Amino acid sequence: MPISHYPVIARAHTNIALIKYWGKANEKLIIPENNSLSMTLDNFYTDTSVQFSQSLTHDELILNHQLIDDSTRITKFLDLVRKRAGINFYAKVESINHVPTSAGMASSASAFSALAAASSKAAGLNLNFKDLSRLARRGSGSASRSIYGGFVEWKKGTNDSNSYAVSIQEHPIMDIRLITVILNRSHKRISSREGMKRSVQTSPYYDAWKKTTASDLQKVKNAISKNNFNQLGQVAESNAMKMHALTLSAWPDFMYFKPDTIKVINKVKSFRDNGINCYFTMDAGPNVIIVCLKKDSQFIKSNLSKTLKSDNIVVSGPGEGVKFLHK
Ligand code: 2P0
Repeated sequence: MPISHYPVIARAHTNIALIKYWGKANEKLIIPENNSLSMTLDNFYTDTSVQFSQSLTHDELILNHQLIDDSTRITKFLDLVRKRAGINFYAKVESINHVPTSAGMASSASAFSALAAASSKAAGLNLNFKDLSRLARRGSGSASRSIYGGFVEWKKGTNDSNSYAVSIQEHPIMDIRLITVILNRSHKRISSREGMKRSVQTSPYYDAWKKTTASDLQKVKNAISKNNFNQLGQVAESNAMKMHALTLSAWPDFMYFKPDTIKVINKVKSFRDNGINCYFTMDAGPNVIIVCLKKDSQFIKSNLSKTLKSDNIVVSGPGEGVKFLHK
């Protein structure tokens, strides 16, 4: 295919890992230490438009309608696409993050997934899902999973060719909902990239993490195929806490929990004590993601709304994989 003479637009949704990716075996190629498993969310997504053009003198990035001065990470990513397509034109990239509130949610998964799809097509490449996942991975590991909808597994592999995500169940049978409880929107924290590196290098528990995660993954896949919500929730909660134990046991130690994080965790446990089946997971930040069934999601949201702004409590169902949009 020749390069596109009009902007190519792609939409990708973000995902939340139930079995976490936390550590790289190869930092340059972003090959993870363990397989991970996520659910793509319907409520959070990124739309990205890309056009390569002979008339540009550098890559231009416009994010949420604002011109970004430092687009080094995007340029590095586009270099991979240019190399593969055999072109040397720069690109104009326009990206909009659709999140219900202004900030606070990690968007690199949806961002690099949308960028992989839009830029490869704009450069004249016609990549299949496997190759799109491999390409998205080079931007951000978790982006490899956002190529697909529903439940997705990222197979760690050993090299650039065999590390990519696959669909586990595109349209989940389980009536699962993930409730994102947004507690803090500040960006002053240790990035996932730095945090996982420090955990691999210094946590004495890192080997135990790899072992236990392999068995957690099997249990979650089993729970998905048997539509066993409680098993899925229990293993996801335990896996998230084991990931956070790596941050506490690293040196210098660090912690993504804030006081409000603990309050929400305790709230989830008290819901459970009162017979509501719900669990929690957390990423590299203070927000809590509650794992529950659709039938309980409105009760949980309205109960939390007594003490938190309801704008900051977002119920998501399974979302779809990456797709192209036409103006
Ligand atoms: C995950 N996280 O599986 C884990 C759990 C955060 C906590 O993937 O360095 O932005 O770009 O590959 O993908 C966030 O890390 O890291 C992440 P890079 P990424 O969702």
